[in-house]
Amino acid sequence: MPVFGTSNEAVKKFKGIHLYHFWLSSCSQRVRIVLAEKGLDWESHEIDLEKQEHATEEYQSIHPDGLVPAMVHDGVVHIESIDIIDYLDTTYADPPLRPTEPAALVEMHDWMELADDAQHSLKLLTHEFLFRAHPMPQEVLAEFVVNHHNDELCEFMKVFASENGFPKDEIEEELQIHYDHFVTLDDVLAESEWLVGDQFTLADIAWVPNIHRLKLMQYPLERHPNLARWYEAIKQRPSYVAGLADLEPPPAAEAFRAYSKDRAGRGTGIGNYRPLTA
Ligand SMILES: N[C@@H](CCC(=O)N[C@@H](CS)C(=O)NCC(=O)O)C(=O)O
Repeated sequence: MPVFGTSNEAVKKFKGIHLYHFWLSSCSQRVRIVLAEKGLDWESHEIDLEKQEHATEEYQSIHPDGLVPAMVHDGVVHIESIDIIDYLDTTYADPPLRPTEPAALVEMHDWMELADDAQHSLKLLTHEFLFRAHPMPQEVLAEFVVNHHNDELCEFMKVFASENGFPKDEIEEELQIHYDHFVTLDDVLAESEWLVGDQFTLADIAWVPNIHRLKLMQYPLERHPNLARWYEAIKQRPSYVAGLADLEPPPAAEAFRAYSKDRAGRGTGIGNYRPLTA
């Protein structure tokens, strides 16, 4: 659903690009990186997920699922990060972030779809390996489920806030999914500089926030040397710095690192998991 017919009269009057986003949101990071690649001006509307700002009626009148990001362009609301970055690249063609050759274009869209499919898995791993240090208090959860209309998100939060958290087999399943994706990415990057040949495209931008997120969890990326080389190259791009790294508060990154290292020390870190197919 790339375009949402909002009932919010205020946003319908917006001119230019307005982005509702959160610094840590991988889906927001994708959009910000594309905006930076294109050198576009945009107005920031931060939706602090930690403060449950996505559960307000106001925000849910802008994004029907109460998720970030939502982009408003000249009064029209766009949702779904993959669709937003595709829209930005077709609307602002310079510099192009897509190949011209039809088969390569299909490949790029396949990669983007796969990154989108990995979202649920990334979310669960993030909550388990980064947020579990501070589980959601029951009174915050109770208010959240009353205010937020996204049933799937509310169910997810209930499990996260429960005493036992996510079942071990589910965590392992999601880790395996990520491991398998990383192996696929690594194989392709053994043969080419970027995911679609020698051009940096939306495919690379769709995936880089996921890799960054697992690095925050202290995932041993050296298991996938080509993917590690690709990630280091993207980190040098000004768009990565402006769209992702610069917005990451150093104390939060440090707290994530400390928690992940502590878990690793207790043998329950992300790197302690042994993938079945390794
Ligand atoms: N497929 C959607 C997924 C949007 C989504 O799940 N956003 C996350 C952040 S990346 C969110 O808003 N989560 C709310 C929460 O975790 O409470 C997209 O790509 O835009």
